[in-house]
Amino acid sequence: MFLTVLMPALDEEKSIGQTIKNIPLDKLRETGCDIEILIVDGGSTDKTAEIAKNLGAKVIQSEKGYGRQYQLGFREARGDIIVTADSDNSYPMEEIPRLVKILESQNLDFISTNRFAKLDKGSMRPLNYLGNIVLTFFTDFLFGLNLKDSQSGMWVFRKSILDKINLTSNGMPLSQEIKIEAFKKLRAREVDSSYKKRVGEVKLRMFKDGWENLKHLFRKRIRS
Ligand SMILES: Nc1nc2c(ncn2[C@@H]2O[C@H](COP(=O)(O)OP(=O)(O)OP(=O)(O)O)[C@@H](O)[C@H]2O)c(=O)[nH]1
Ligand SMILES: [Mg+2]
Repeated sequence: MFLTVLMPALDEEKSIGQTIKNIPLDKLRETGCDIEILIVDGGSTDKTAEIAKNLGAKVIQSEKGYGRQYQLGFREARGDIIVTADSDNSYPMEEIPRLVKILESQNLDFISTNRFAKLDKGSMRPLNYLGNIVLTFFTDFLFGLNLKDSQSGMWVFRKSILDKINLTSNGMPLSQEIKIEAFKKLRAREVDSSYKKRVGEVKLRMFKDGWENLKHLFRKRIRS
């Protein structure tokens, strides 16, 4: 099995090193996995790319934009299975082996993680928390889903599904878009997981990104 750990990064020099070091490479290799760490850099002006390369990651440059960076990363990833996360040390890298095992043993196409199952104190600011609840409510309501966390950035999926789903978003809505597509069209499951306080500066523009995500949900519903 070939696994790509794929992360977008924008000026994450304070956190990207620890994030990469937390990937349990030895444990994954013991289970017969080959691993590639792929960072899609959206034009960082700090040492993000240098730090990632020194830790053995492959770094590719992209135009800025969470969705744009992911779409490039999906094309470049060589793994049969792709695991995603932020490069801010907030997602539990130690859970990758367990999540891959669930994907395989339950013969799933796509897993999204539910951070609310074990949210560390202070990991999500109150307004972000509220925004998440509202966006998840509308995601479920408009698309007939039962997600608990529509904005989680940690997914585990087979690369082959990318031919079967339609991704158009260049920005933050990509996170909800990939879930809506996967849960509507494929064998997908949400698995309880955890979330820690990020290291380094927040990149999310809460009101602007929240509003964009909400508009994206209604537009997608009208068009589909
Ligand atoms: N928001 C944002 N993040 C980007 C962009 N390009 C790359 N990223 C990376 O995408 C990830 C998500 O951004 P975050 O600021 O962590 O957003 P978030 O996880 O929703 O918010 P936090 O809970 O504050 O971490 C991080 O690893 C960023 O470095 C971009 O244009 N906007
Ligand atoms: Mg983050």
